[in-house]
Amino acid sequence: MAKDPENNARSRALRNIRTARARSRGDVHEWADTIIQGDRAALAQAISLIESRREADRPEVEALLAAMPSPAKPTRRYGITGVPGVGKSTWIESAGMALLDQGHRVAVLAVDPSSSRTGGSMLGDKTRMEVLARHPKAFVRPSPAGNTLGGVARATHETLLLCEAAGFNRVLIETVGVGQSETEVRRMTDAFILLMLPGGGDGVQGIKRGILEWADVVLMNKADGPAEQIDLAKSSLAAFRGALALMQPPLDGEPPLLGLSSGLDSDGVRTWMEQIEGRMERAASSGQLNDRRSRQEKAALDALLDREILMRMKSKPGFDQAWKQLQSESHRTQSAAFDAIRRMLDRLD
Ligand SMILES: Nc1nc2c(ncn2[C@@H]2O[C@H](COP(=O)(O)OP(=O)(O)O)[C@@H](O)[C@H]2O)c(=O)[nH]1
Ligand SMILES: [Mg+2]
Repeated sequence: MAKDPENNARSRALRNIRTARARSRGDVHEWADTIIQGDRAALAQAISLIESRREADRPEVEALLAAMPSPAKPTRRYGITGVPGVGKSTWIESAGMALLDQGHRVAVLAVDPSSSRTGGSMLGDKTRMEVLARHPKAFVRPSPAGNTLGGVARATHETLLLCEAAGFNRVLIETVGVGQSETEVRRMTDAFILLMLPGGGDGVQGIKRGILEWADVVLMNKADGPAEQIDLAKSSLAAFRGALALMQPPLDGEPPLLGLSSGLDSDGVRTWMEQIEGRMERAASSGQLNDRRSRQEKAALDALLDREILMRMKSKPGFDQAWKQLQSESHRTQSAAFDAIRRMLDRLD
């Protein structure tokens, strides 16, 4: 039977009502159930709650996450990084389609700290991933607005777990290649893919940052179009390879996969994805993947602990008042400011 849009809208509406009822009854198990059955609206609602800044939303989030089952199939978590414009979203769309063709379910999350300022740069990305975003077995989620409780890392990690529990056994996380967010995404993924611009000069930067310790795959992207562009990509890659050869190989696992790529060439990206998946298979049998997952869990625990300590301190009776008082005073020197904060926290204890 052909798809009946009205019927679809109707069943969507019914599921929405079911989720809303489940929530109002505080029945997180039923809510979890609708998510597992593939209700995207329920999943999106849960992610919004994860991203909430309200402390009052926490108990519901924690109960929902606790009600979700462990993933039925083995999962893989991939981080994709590189400067804005290098082609991450385009590459992810091709990689996502390749994974879907292999029978996986694919979730794409984005961590872009700039998007809270620009009002959501992922809007552009979403239209670029439009094939993936429309696919029934894929789920594309824009960046959390900055400033979520306990930071973007906590929200992204919980969203990752939720997507896996909802049956997405491949999760791709796009992150801009700068600073804190990149480090945080690295700590929650099994393999990290760096896209570079030919002639961009970021090869040297990458080497400075100890690339071998964290990049599993390094691709000179946009190796397509006119012959000069392809030649430039080849020479950039050769320079990069030469520089890498002078460095110590990584202590655990294989040295990074290195090569040319184009997000516009879906067969090329498919081949890269096959190689990456093959590498993950080997990491799974050697126990290396297990080690990585344990490290991911420790990092996540760390972030949760920080959040909990922060919240406990800030929710102590008298905190708000003491804080306002402290802000209204003048602290002439930095050391006076340190002292004032310490005294305030001591008084609250
Ligand atoms: N020639 C070429 N252009 C690309 C490629 N990948 C992306 N682009 C273009 O580069 C621009 C930025 O791509 P996007 O995927 O949004 O980059 P992101 O900011 O890293 O996510 C867009 O105009 C794309 O169409 C590629 O492999 N080759
Ligand atoms: Mg992008």
